[in-house]
Amino acid sequence: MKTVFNAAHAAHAPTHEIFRGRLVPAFETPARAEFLVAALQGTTHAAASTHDGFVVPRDFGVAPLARVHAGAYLQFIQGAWDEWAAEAASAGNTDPGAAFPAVWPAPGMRRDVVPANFAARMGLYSMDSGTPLTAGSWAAAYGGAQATLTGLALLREGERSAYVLTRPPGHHAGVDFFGGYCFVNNVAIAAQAALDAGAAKVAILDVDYHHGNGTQAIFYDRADVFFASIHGDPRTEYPFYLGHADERGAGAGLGFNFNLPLAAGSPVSEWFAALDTALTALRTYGPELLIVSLGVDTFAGDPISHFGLLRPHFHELGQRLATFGRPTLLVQEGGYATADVGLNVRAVLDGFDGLALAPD
Ligand code: OKP
Ligand code: ZN
Repeated sequence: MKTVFNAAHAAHAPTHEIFRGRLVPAFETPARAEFLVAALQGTTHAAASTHDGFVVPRDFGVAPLARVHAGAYLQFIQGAWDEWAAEAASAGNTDPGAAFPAVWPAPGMRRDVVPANFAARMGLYSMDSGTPLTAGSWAAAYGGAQATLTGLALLREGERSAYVLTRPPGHHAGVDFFGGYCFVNNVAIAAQAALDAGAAKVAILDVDYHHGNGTQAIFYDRADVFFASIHGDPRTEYPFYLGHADERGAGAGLGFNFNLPLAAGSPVSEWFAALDTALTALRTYGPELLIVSLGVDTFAGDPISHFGLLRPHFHELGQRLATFGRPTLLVQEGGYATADVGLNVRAVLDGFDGLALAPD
């Protein structure tokens, strides 16, 4: 299948994140995308006529992002690094590290008055301190949304499937907040764009280890997008505060949200049983389009996750997604066993395309 490559990913190059009271090497790094490029180059998934076989993203502008995200949030994220750098410079630091939020409006505090203070706005527009905001965060995230919209355009033009090679991920980003390494919600933007182009029903299947809280929340009260997710139980796993089985949607959206949380350490057989359950529900829904939040942090070797999928399981995942039989947009989310991310994704794409599992 064709791969759309967000080359702007490299602009977002966090070096560190906060973990257990210390700055540790960042998990979500440009190297992830470099391994993806290396694994797909020279394969049938990199057979387009430009950019080493990868499709170059078109530019659809900011309007499709604003169909999902609040304007004030997009403006903040766009200008946040410059504000941070200017503030640091006025304090005599001309080479600041990444910006991290450190203060949030707890329930009962005001969200309706946007603070002038930069740190206060970082908290207003974020969900965690685990997401470094760097000089290139906006450029990379914007490029990711454009790459995803380009993948959607390929489907409209007759492709059966497309893969979007991008980072940072997107599924934790909500209407007006960043977090979980995510700044803009690529799959939500694509789903909304598909509806705006005339689709009546879109399915999003999130197979990343972490619940896609942003995607769920964006479509929670709507029937035109069915969100199904298989993920580590939020009682113990990030993002903790959403992703439980009793979240079935609200109002017109009741019945169109389906969470399949599994205990950390669950066997692979349970994961595939959940996949079948999710696909059955999505088939009943009858969408014109399937969008997959393709995290491969379900891999046994992932450093921050606790499922046990191996290379052949990713191949099997691709096969099962293909049998769904709808135009399918696969969008990269997590996967932090950096050297294995590319091969795991290649296994999914090969499985989808009916190709044999390639040797490592
Ligand atoms: C993003 B995606 C590990 C902390 C984990 C957040 C994880 C975000 C995962 N030191 N922090 O869903 O893969
Ligand atoms: Zn994840």
